[in-house]
Amino acid sequence: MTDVAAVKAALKTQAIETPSWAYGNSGTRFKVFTQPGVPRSPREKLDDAAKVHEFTGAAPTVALHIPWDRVDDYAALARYAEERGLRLGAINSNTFQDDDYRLGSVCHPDAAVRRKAVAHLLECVDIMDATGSRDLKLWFADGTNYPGQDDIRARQDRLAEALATVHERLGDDQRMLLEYKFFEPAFYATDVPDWGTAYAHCLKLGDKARVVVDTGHHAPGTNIEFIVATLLREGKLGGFDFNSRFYADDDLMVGAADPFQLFRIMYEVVRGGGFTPDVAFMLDQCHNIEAKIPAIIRSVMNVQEATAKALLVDRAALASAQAAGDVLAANAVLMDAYDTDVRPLLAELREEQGLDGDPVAAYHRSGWAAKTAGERVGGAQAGWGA
Ligand code: LRH
Ligand code: MN
Ligand code: MN
Repeated sequence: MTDVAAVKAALKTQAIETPSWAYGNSGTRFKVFTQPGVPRSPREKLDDAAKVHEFTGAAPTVALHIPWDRVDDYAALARYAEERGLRLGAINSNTFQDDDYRLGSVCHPDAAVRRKAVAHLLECVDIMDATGSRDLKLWFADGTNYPGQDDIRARQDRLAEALATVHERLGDDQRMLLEYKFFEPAFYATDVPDWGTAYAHCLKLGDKARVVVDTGHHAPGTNIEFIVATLLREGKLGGFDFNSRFYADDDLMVGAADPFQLFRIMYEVVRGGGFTPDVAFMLDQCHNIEAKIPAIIRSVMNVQEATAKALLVDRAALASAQAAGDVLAANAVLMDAYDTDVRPLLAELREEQGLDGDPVAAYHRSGWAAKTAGERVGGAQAGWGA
């Protein structure tokens, strides 16, 4: 038997970070579809994020991406967020959109380009100081397209050197989260292609370096929950970039393509003691054809639903079935939790918090979409696409 009150209490502590870029116009390399009412500035992105938090009560922080969210005064931006009941979350660096980075950034063969990339990463830490952000999220587009193009080992050495410089600069309460991705934009060899490479670097760097698991960054069929279990066991799981994929790095709404996978991941988080603020639950998504704010609300709800199911797993029953070697009983315990309709429990929980049980409906009733469509002309692009 699981204690439903304890499950609810745990769910009330869950915070899901939304990414500033999810609020802007986005698309593929074929077309960016613009939408009415899309934010024109980082402040307007925060206004939208405040709506997601207002209706879910579960999205109190917003990740920034530099330079997409470049402002003159980051402390002022942090105050603006606070006035709306938000805090600024992870700072995401960008070492992939300058011409200089054609052959890479921190792994580039030219030391001058590497210095430029490291200077950007250090600037991101300065921004964290101003915003009060804990995490620096690093994703490198570095890699090679052709065998022989560059020395794979030398590139690892350059990466290690850059990461060490950044790690050294971090304050006592700051962390760096290293993201891996198995391909794209490089197609022959990616410099941080998998959790093992990210883990090896983080292990050498020290305690402030952790691995971040972007759920869209794996080959089809990869057992992501195994990676999660392993990283948690080693104390090296920094957090998640949640999204879902049918093919590759699709950045679709988390829990849309494979809610069962999301449940399995969340179960390993709960099982491994990762349901703490040490593990950041972040979204890394873009909403190309669907309305953005309701899609982000939906995504937050999808994470909550998967978490609720993971918390509902009868772990005592599971452990005894496992100890008895009862394969079918053990599987049934897990499936019982997954098959539970947790929507009434979550609606009840929201009502206990003074929220509407149905955040998407409440958002639609709020009139925010019509208001912003009338007021905002010429919404900003998220940073992706043509
Ligand atoms: C590229 C990527 C990565 C980063 C984000 C900013 O793959 O999606 O996941 O976190 O851009
Ligand atoms: Mn990501
Ligand atoms: Mn990605």
